[in-house]
Amino acid sequence: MRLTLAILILPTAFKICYHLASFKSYKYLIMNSPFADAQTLIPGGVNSPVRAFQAVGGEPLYIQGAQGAYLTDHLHRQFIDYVGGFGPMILGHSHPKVVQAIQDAAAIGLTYGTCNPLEITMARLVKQLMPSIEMLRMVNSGTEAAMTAVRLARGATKRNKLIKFTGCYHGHCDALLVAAGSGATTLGVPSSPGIPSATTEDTLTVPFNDIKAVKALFSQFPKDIAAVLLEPICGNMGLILPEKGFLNELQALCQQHDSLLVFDEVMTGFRVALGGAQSLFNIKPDITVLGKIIGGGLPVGAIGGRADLMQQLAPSGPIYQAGTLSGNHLTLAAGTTTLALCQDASPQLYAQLSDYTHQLTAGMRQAADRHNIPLQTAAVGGMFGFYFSEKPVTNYVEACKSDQALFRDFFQAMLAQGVYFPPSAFEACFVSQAHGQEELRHTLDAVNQAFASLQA
Ligand code: KE4
Repeated sequence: MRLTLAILILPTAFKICYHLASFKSYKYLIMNSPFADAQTLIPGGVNSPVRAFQAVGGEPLYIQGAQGAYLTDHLHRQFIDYVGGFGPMILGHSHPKVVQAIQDAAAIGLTYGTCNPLEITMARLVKQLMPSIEMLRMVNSGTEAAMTAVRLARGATKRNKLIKFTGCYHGHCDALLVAAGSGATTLGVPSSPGIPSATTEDTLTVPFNDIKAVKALFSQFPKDIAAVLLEPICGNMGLILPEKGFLNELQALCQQHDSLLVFDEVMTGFRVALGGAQSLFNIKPDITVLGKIIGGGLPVGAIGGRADLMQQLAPSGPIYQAGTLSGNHLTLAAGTTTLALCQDASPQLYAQLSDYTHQLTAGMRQAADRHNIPLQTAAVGGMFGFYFSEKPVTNYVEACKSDQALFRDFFQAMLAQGVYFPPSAFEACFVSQAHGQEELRHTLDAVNQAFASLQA
C-alpha cells in the first residue's frame, strides 16, 4: 500500500519541486524580459543608470542587433534609434568598414600592454581635426578623461578650485559629480552620496550661460581657480546652446586670471562639426576632453591640449595618469576608421546631419503647435533636443521646470510606434549618416500621432 502510494506521489512531488526551483526561469519566460533576471544580478538591473527607464517607466530595451539607423530588441521589434549609444554611432550601427577594422585588429591580438602604430595614427588625426590639441593621451572612458583633465589643470596651475556649470555632466569622478546632469539628475542624485565634502569643496558651480556668476567667482578667487570646465554645448540636461559671446567671455576671463579653459567635447567632439564645438565657435581651449566617436563604439576617452600642459603628464612630467587598456588597438582601429570616414564624407556629412536634425525639430514644433503642446527644440549638427516647456530653456533650473510627465508619455507613445529616444529629458538625441528621408517621415508621422494622443 505504502509503496503504491509512494510511486503515485513521488513523480508529482518531483515535478512540483522542479518547477518551484525553476520558477525564476518561468518568471523570466512569462515576463519575456531579461530585466527581471538582471535585477537580481546587477544593481538596478543595468550597468549604467540612465538605461533603467526609471524616468519614463516600463522596462529597458534588450537589444540583440543594430544596423544603420535601427535597433532590434530581443522581441524582434525594430526601432529608429536616436540614442546611437549616446553619441558614438555617427556613421550608423555596424558600419561595414568599422566592423571590418575591428575584425582585422582582433586577428592580430587583443591587447599588448605596450605601444602600437594606431596610437600615432589617432593622435595625428585628432590633432589635424582639432588644432588646439597639440598632444593627446588615450584613456578608456569620458569619466577618466575628465578626471585626468582636472588633475592636469590643478597640477599645472598649482591651484585647486574648479568652476563647473550646473547640469553639465563630465562623468562620475568624485570632484565632478556635483550638480551633474545626465543620469545623475535623471535619478535625482546630481551630487552623489559617498563623496567626502573635502573632495568637492573646491568645485564651484554656477548656472550655464551666466557670465556674471563666473565673473563673481573670479573676483572672489582671483588666483585660486585652476580651470573652467564645461560642455561648450550642453548635452546632459537636454540640449542647451551657449548664448552669443558666452564662450568668448569665459576664455577672456581664464586668460585674465591665468586659469585654464577646458572643453568637455566627449559628446560634441566630431558630432556637431568635424572639428567639434570649438571649431563652430572658433575657440581654442587649453585642454579638451574627448570620448564616444573616437572609439567608434568601443570603450574610449582621451585628453588633449597644449603641448606645454600635456608634457606634464607622466612619464614626461610628474602628473600621474595610466591605464592598462589605454590606446587599445581594437578601439583605435574602430575610432580611426570612424574619424577617417567622417573626414572623407565632410563637409557633406555634417550638412546632411544638420539638415536632418533641423527638419526633424521643425516638424516637431509644427506638430506641437497643431496639437497645442508647449515645445522648445534645439539642433546643432548631428544632435538635437527638446523640452516640453512654454519658455525657451537656457540653463539647468529652466530644464528642470520642463514637463517631465509629458516627456514620459511622449517617450512611451513614440516607443510604441518604433521610435527610440533617450529615456530621459536630461539627455540629447543623436542622428547618424544612416538616418534618411524614410526615417524622418516615419518619425514625424509618429510625433504627430503621439501629440494627438497627448493633446492638452
Ligand atoms: P563616460 O565615462 O560615460 O564614457 O563619459 C562621461 C561623459 C563625459 N562628458 C560628457 C559630456 C558626457 O556626455 C559623458 C557621458 N555621457 C552620458 C550620456 N549623457 C553617458 C550615458 C551613460 O551615463 O550611460
